[in-house]
Amino acid sequence: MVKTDLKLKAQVCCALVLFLLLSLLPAASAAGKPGIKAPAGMTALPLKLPKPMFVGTPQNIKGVKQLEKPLGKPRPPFFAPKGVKNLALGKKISGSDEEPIMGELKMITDGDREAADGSYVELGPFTQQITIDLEAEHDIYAMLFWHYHKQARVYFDVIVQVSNDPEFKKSTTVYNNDHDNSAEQGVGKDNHYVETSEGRLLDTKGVRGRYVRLYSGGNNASDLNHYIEVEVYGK
Ligand SMILES: [Ca+2]
Ligand SMILES: [Ca+2]
Repeated sequence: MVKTDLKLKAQVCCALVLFLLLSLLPAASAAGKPGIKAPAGMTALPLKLPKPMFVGTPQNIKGVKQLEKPLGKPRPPFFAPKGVKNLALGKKISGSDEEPIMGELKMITDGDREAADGSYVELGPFTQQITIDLEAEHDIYAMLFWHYHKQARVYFDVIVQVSNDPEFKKSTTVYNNDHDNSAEQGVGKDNHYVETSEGRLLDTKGVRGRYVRLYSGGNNASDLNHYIEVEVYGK
């Protein structure tokens, strides 16, 4: 009698565990995989990622405060209103260093996202900015950019602003990890992060503007600044 009871209990237990697992599975896979349903009127950004140049968690970054932990898995899809596209592609760029050490500013919007030599622009040391002219005011839902991803690096004073004024006298800051205001754009609270082939994706929540400005102030390996590509998704 006792034996049968135990067996029955074990069976019920197994069924319960199985039921729980099955009910959890769809939620778990939906969170991180493409193919999950977009909300009405929205679509996943059709991001094209470059070849990764390193894998795993980088160990060579030390002493960087407020450094974001890598996700450890591919980034989930980003949903934006249908019709959104990369408005920055082929657009004109100006900046604080118009004669880069390596490459040309126009390479930042040429659609090449690869990490190899010849695909990145090297700007001078310390605080530098680049400004992209989208040629008209747009609703901007996301930005994706790569400073460098040939090796794991952290860039400092990453500040991203959107404005309708080419002088940026009035602007909206959508990212700022300059915690000590050394770039003099205000103290930021956003995280430091490690550059990877996935790039940095910002949710810009439909901010309106014509010009996009990105600051940086060197990186953990040198005082120099780099860009591979900047994409601005809007309509
Ligand atoms: Ca490029
Ligand atoms: Ca700083």
